Amino acid sequence: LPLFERLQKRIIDGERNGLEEDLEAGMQEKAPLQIINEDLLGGMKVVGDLFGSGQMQLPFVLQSAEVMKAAVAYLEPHMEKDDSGGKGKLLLATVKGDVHDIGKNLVDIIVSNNGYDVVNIGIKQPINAIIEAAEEHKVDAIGMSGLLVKSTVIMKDNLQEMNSRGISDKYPVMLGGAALTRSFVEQDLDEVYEGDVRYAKDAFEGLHLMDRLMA
Ligand code: B1M
Repeated sequence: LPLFERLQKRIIDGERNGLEEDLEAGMQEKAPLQIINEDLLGGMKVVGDLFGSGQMQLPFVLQSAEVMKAAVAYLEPHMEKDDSGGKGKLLLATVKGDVHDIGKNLVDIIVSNNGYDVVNIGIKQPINAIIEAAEEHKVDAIGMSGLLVKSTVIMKDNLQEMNSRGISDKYPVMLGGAALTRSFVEQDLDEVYEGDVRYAKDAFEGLHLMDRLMA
């Protein structure tokens, strides 16, 4: 197989052997972020489709996710960056009950490589932990990720909790993850949240939202 097809197939097959060599060769032709966007994410999409249609079992999905994470970790130090920080601070968490973190961690990489400080508190984070960390680190915005349909309900509850604690004016919220839609966030959830709530389709839109917020 040609190099970039092989890289994509590595994600689909969860095949790590030789991954670094292929990534190294790939970087001779493309920027690391381009490899992630054009090749690796396509592989994860196939995995999602195979899993969703019952053609792939969970342990194999996990292997694919691990190869994806290893690939991103390998590429990350090679990315162009302005990691000076100081443009603003974003808290990132995957919401309660949800373990998916590849997308959230991509947001972390893109946003922190573009001059922001990111406090990434990980997966399965209840709203209490999110608010505590936001207060402790004095962040400018809160980002929540979730890929399960039930996470969209949790996000709504979280926004309501922030309203009732009287902190919605203080924290603009950015939501992302495959189960969300723009209209759900920017119409339905916008009616719920007393502060500003926005949808980010991908990590770059997350960065643009931060740029707009901090302008
Ligand atoms: Co899960 N899983 N999974 N899974 N998994 C999905 C989400 C699913 C759609 C698969 C499917 O059925 N086709 C399905 C959800 C169905 C639903 O809710 N309706 C599903 C399921 C069912 C499950 C389990 C329940 C399976 C089970 O146990 N029976 C279980 C859930 C466990 C739990 O959370 N409690 C489970 C577990 C897992 C693994 C552990 C095996 C693994 C996760 C590993 C990990 O993340 N560390 C996994 C994976 C890999 C997937 C799929 C295949 C791929 C997800 C992914 O990483 N995509 C996924 C299929 C799919 O999404 N279509 C699936 C790549 C990633 C870069 O995309 O996260 O969407 P994504 O991020 C994007 C944007 O959404 C956005 O930016 C990124 C791109 O730049 N974005 C943000 C994301 N977060 C953002 C936050 C922002 C801004 C942008 O600001 C804050």
